Parts: sequence; C-alpha cells; structure tokens
Amino acid sequence: MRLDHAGNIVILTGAGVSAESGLSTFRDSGGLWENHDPMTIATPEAFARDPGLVYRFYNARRLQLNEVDANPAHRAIARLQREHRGDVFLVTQNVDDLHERGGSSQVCHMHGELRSAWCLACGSRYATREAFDAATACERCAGRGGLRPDIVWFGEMPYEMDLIERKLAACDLFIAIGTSGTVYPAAGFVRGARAFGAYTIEVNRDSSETSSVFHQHRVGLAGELVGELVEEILVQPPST
Ligand code: BV8
Repeated sequence: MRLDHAGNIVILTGAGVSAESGLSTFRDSGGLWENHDPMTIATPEAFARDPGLVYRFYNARRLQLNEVDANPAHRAIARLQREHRGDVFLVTQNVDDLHERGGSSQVCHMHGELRSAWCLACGSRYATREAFDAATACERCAGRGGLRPDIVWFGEMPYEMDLIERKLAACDLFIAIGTSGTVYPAAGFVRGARAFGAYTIEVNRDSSETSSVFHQHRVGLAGELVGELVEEILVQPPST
C-alpha cells in the first residue's frame, strides 16, 4: 500500500510507546511494582482481597508520571493527528497521559487512566494527580471508601469498544506500536482491521504474539521509527 495514499488510520499503542519515556512495560516490569505481576494485581479480585496493595500499586505509578515526559513517538503520533487529511483514531492500552502530553488531543484510553479517580458511591469520575485510598473523600460526593482507580482490570469490559469497532471497520491503515499482542480484545484488533481490508503495520522492538498477522513489521524503537513512518504517510502524493 502507498502510505501517502492512506485515508482513515487507526493507531493502537501499548506500553512500548512509553518505554523510552522511562515507564516500565508489563513484560519488563519484573517486579518493579512492589514485586507483583500486573496480571495478578490488576484485577477486581485483587482489589477486594487487598485494596491497600492495589491503591499503593496505582498511586506509585500515578506519582511516577510527574517524573517522566512524552517522547518523540508520542509527538510524531500527535503530528499525524494534526496534519493528516484523513481521520486518525488513536486508541491506547496505556493508562499514562503521555499521548496527551505529547500533543494528542483525542486519545481513546480503552483501559482507563492513572490520572482519573472513580467513585463507586456516586458514580463520578474525575481527574486527579494525587495519591488516594479508602480514606480519601470523593471530590464530588465527599463520601469516603468508594474511590477506586479508573482502570479497566483483567476480566472487566474495556471502554469505548463500540467506537473502536466502528473505527476498525472504516480504516484503511492500522498501525500497532509497542504492544506485545498478549491482551484481548486489543490483541485482536489487527485481525478485525484486516478483515475489513486495512493494510496493517507493526512497530515493535521485538516480535509480538501477533507479528505474523501484520502485512509489515518494522523492528526497532518507537522513538526512532514512528517519526519516519509519519513522514512517509504525510508526504503529499505527486500531483497527478
Ligand atoms: C475482557 C490496565 C471481556 C491495568 C490492562 C480469563 C478471565 C478473564 C479474562 C480473560 C481470561 N483469559 C483471557 C482473558 C481476556 C483478558 C486477557 O486478554 N488476558 C490475557 C492475560 C490473556 N482480557 C481482559 O480481561 C480484558 N477484558 O476480556 O473483557 C470482553 C472481551 C471482549 C470485548 C468486551 C469485553 C481487559 C484487559 C485489560 C487489562 N488491563 N491495563 C494496568 O495498566 O495496570 S492490560 C495491560 O497489559 C496493558 O494495558 C496492556 O494491555 C497489557 C500489556 O500489554 P502491552 O501494552 O503490549 O505491554 P507489554 O509490556 O506486554 O509489551 C510491550 C511491548 O512493547 C513489547 O512487545 C516490547 O517488545 C515492546 N517495546 C518495548 N520497548 C519498546 C517496544 N517497542 C518499541 N519501542 C520500544 N522502545
């Protein structure tokens, strides 16, 4: 496919797009987070069993955001969203806010956000940069004990699935950046896009669980490769 002829684009990002900003990925976290495997702590059961541990796990990651910044991959994606003549839908598995800090204004956080609190007592969700736990009063209803991280845990329904599926059906270019393709339904998006005729490109430092499904696999660091890919898409086709 001639990338400079791409119309509607869907970009899916995973932890690898934030790795060069200094945020651990899930594969590399290796106990960086209180010696716990995210797969066993990012669950409703873990929160019910030991809420203090889960609050600490997310408070540490939320506060770590104050020490990192967007990298060239985030900025290149934001440039594509600004300058591409077609639709660019950015859906991320990441719960950090580095896409926004890299200049993206439209970001679909299918797995939620570290900098959002969800009050189960009043149903409100609101932005916060602070640590919180069961003793913290909700900023909306002032109730205590009802706040949870606004994160989609394993076994929970990801956000915006209807919108995501509509965008996959309408895109002619699907790009996955820095994701191991281990977590569903996100790992299945490439198959969905292909089924609707999209051309598919993977950008990853290594191979992933779904590399064989992509038309093209660009191996390397997102901070270096994404900028080049965006240039290829934005170059104006020769006027014919
Ligand atoms: C769902 C928030 C139904 C948490 C996350 C049994 C019971 C219940 C469910 C299941 C089950 N078995 C399977 C499932 C489904 C389950 C699942 O997929 N499990 C896996 C473990 C098999 N999924 C769910 O439960 C989902 N919900 O299924 O509900 C449903 C289904 C369909 C439709 C509607 C409803 C919910 C999953 C969401 C869980 N929450 N995040 C938190 O962040 O704390 S998942 C979390 O892990 C991330 O968000 C991400 O999705 C995943 C990690 O993946 P990656 O982002 O890819 O990160 P990873 O470290 O793995 O890979 C990094 C990649 O980057 C690597 O390839 C590396 O090579 C590369 N890289 C590194 N550096 C760079 C780089 N590339 C380029 N440049 C670099 N510099």
